[in-house]
Amino acid sequence: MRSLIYALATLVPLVVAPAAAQAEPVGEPLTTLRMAAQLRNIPIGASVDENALRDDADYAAVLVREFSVLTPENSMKFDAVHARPFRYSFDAGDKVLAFAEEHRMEVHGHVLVWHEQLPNWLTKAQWTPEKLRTVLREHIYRVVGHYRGRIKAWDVVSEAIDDNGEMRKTFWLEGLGPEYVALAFQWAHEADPNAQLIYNDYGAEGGGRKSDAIFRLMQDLRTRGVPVHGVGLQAHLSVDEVPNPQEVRANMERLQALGLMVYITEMDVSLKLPVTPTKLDEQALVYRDMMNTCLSAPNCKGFTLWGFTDRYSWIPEFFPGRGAALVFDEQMQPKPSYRALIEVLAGH
Ligand code: 9MR
Repeated sequence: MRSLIYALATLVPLVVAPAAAQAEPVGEPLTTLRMAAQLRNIPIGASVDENALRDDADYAAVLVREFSVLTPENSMKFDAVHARPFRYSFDAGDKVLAFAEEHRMEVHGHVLVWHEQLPNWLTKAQWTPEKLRTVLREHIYRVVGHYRGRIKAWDVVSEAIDDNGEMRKTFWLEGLGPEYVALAFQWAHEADPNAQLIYNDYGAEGGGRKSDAIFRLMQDLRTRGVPVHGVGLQAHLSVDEVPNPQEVRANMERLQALGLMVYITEMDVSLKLPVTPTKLDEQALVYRDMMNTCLSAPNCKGFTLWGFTDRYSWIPEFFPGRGAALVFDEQMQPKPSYRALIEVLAGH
């Protein structure tokens, strides 16, 4: 760690060390992702596993040091806050928000309308379209209302488009028809007129059928005056399949032409285990390119990782044999991808 810190200190003289520290170096970082990102005016975020936040002191310390935005990984999802009809529980989400506020961080709300992590009372019942509309409207009003004024940006709808560019066949589409997307944005806006409202999806960072379909959906919503303000590019990437940075940049530009912000909302870059130095260097390039692209796009307003340490990540469970997708390793040591992000932020 120390050698990294001093390498960074020579490379990135962002913070002037006091004379005493120069005379006798100590182990405090002279720059961090959070400091470097602040100088570039780009919020830098990580998703938060609320159990790790409670139980792992290293985890909390690195979060505070390195990030300025937190996305609750699971604690604001439908099944977490609304596990029973008409009963809401905001305890877990409130804890993340309190932690963030204590450390002068923002919270990115995640997620109001998604097809996963829905409770059985909702998905196993028979609903008329009218009744289901009432349920979803009340859910959005209650959740956004609870955090009104304290959460400035919400993922309102996630993953409504499938990999072929069609509307994804979900519980929401079946119950409400395609209009559920516009309705969700309208209700979220009514619940907090100042919140930035985001459509969030994966596999649509660059060009292609899915990204084109999302663009058309956004175009339609904007033309109709539906209050959508940004697109979240999740950026769940793999070292073996990387989007072309020029295409990502072009996608950001066409969304800007619709008056939309873009956010990198869930970035990780998985690799096939075992880890090797070469794979870590390849991974660092993917992070570097994405940060560079975001910094070069005037409408790219945030850069969030899905986790930050390989100690806690969804990848090994969902893709056995893959992992090591984040910028700190399991020992909480920075990886080449961490250094790459700092270098890009410092203009190197
Ligand atoms: O990281 C989340 C994991 O802990 C959950 O088990 C999983 C449930 O499907 O959701 C993961 O987060 C997802 C996010 O909410 C939406 N985009 C894809 C993310 C990775 O699956």
